[in-house]
Amino acid sequence: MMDQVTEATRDRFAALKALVERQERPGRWLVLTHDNPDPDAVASAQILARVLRQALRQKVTVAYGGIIGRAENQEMVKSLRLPFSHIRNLSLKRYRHFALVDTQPRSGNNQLPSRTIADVVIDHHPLQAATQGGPFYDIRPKYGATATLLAEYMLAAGVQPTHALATALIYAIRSETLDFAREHIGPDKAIHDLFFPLANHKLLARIQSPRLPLSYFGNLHDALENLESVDSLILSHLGTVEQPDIVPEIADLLLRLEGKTWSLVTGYHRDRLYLSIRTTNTRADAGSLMRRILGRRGKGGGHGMIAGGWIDASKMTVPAERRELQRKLGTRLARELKKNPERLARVELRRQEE
Ligand SMILES: [Mn+2]
Repeated sequence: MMDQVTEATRDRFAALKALVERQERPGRWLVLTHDNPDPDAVASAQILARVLRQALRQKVTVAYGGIIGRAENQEMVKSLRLPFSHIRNLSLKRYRHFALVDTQPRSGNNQLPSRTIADVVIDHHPLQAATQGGPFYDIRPKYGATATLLAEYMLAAGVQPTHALATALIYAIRSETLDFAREHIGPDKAIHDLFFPLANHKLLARIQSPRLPLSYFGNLHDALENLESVDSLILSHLGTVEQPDIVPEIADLLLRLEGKTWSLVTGYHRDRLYLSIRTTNTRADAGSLMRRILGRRGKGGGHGMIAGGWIDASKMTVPAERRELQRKLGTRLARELKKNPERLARVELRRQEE
């Protein structure tokens, strides 16, 4: 199994081991994912925790902020019995060391306090300036999933995965790469194939097609009623959603509409407007497009073909004002894609009766 580990990972694991071993004041670790964790974040955090515990003899808690939104992700945590605490139930004073996975310091999508230095950051999003101030980081945008990178650490550490972890890893890689359709898959396929025999296939199937709450169908209904399009761009603005992950989920779905190569979905949850951009264009840079659209009002980023972000809407209480913000963002994206925003028009799902 060791030959699946790249030299880079072997070196980085040795550096991580050295960092842990030279700790002057050992203490508990808190491994944090990004808020509203997706399968890649969940699997990455669980694998890092196992490496820290098994290979480096550390005490570790794994936590997240926001909510575990998608039914698939809830099923993943539940049926694989993954220990995963909400940060609001923890006292940060109890932790001496902090690790971030699938996210980076000050990216606006995790609960690491802004003055706390992360001891360890492992991610596949583009390197952020704040990350470089920490003692250990491993940022590899060539990886389709952060969990793939963590699986390499596990191999380098000589730690065996549990069946639950192998199952989590397989689901993370598949969902993050859309079954290898999205992004350059890099080493993801090799790790997927190596760990696939160890996964629990019955649980994997259950995670992939979970029961769905009625609210899911309600949001989907709203999205389909509010479709707008210009050329190859399709978009939809949702009102208030029960959980923010429905926004990227619908953006993925809309991208499957024939003739469309870009999708944008927005929706309000609590004090924020969430946005997701998707494209089928393999040479696109959706992440920087997202940052241009958000300007200084929001936070966001992504990879080549997917991007997410949010804007603080706590001061926007009037519904008309909230809708106007959504409309503006749609216009801005159309313009960035060199499409005439004045030609953005409603999409009717049924042909008009004669
Ligand atoms: Mn990821």
